[in-house]
Amino acid sequence: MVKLSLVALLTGTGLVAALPSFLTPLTGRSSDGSDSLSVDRRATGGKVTSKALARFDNSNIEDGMGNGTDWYHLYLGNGTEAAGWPSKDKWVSFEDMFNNYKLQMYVACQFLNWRLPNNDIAEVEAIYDGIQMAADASGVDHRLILAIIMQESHGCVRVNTTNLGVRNPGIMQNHNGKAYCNDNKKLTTPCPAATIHEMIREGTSGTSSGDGLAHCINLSGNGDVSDYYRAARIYNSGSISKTGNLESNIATHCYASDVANSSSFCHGT
Ligand SMILES: *[C@@H]1O[C@H](CO)[C@@H](O)[C@H](O)[C@H]1NC(C)=O
Ligand SMILES: *[C@@H]1O[C@H](CO)[C@@H](O)[C@H](O)[C@H]1NC(C)=O
Ligand SMILES: *[C@@H]1O[C@H](CO)[C@@H](O)[C@H](O)[C@H]1NC(C)=O
Ligand SMILES: *[C@@H]1O[C@H](CO)[C@@H](O)[C@H](O)[C@H]1NC(C)=O
Ligand SMILES: CC(=O)N[C@H]1CO[C@H](CO)[C@@H](O)[C@@H]1O
Repeated sequence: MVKLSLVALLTGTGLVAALPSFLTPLTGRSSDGSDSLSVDRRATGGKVTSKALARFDNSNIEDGMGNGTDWYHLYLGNGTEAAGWPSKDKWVSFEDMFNNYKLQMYVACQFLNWRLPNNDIAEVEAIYDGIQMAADASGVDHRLILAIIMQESHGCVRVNTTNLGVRNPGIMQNHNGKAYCNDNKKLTTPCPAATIHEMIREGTSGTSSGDGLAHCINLSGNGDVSDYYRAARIYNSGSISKTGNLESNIATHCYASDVANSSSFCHGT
């Protein structure tokens, strides 16, 4: 497991660009019930079934087009390359993506919720390790997991367990999972590494009451890169709009496109 050095932590990039995004509310998870794809909600240990998409070895962290960019592009449409979404070889590398997000992770809690203690170094290391373990176990590319973490909690391990009909604990705000370090102001500080790993495992491989990212990729079922973008949308809202357009019919329409352009959050279009 990689240790993040203090120097590396302090030289992470993206803070200035990142700060305004804290002013935007977290997406949370919602259900827009009129939509078409319904989600089977009973599985743990989920794995990506498409051979074209499954990636059970995520040890290469220099796996993308370099450093990414803070330039923001809102992708529209159904998530396919035909609709202009990036092919996987255009994704940023995990190493650069993690480094670029690191400073946000260190200040996420204070911005998320006034006075919540920020992540410490061990907690950020546990996020890194948890992503790598969950990725290898599920076949979900580590970059998608990281993007979802940043979307759901900005990486704050003490994000509240929310409940808008479904209980969503932990940094992936997963479906009624067991691991959390904040249950309506009952804080666990520091948040144990094993708990952080479990939060990520539950969000990626599912819980006994809800799907993880692996199931969402399977459910999308196109067998191409659009499954990642569609999975992000399914994970957040439980469905895809009948139009197939990932931006339609949801308050947080930027969600799926953020994963494709992973150095930035939605800046509110
Ligand atoms: C893939 O996801 C589908 C849809 O949720 C699920 O039925 C199936 O069990 C999953 N397969 C594996 C191997 O996890
Ligand atoms: C990545 O880009 C940022 C600016 O966005 C820059 O500060 C940083 O040095 C770059 N890192 C690498 C490894 O090129
Ligand atoms: C997705 O959208 C593109 C461009 O609009 C279209 O050519 C393609 O057929 C659509 N694919 C699916 C699977 O709907
Ligand atoms: C935490 O979430 C619960 C359930 O949604 C909510 O009732 C409570 O107000 C939240 N607490 C804080 C401090 O945000
Ligand atoms: C990090 C990342 O993927 N950035 C991309 C965002 O979208 C623009 C336009 O397609 C690309 O140029 C960036 O590389």
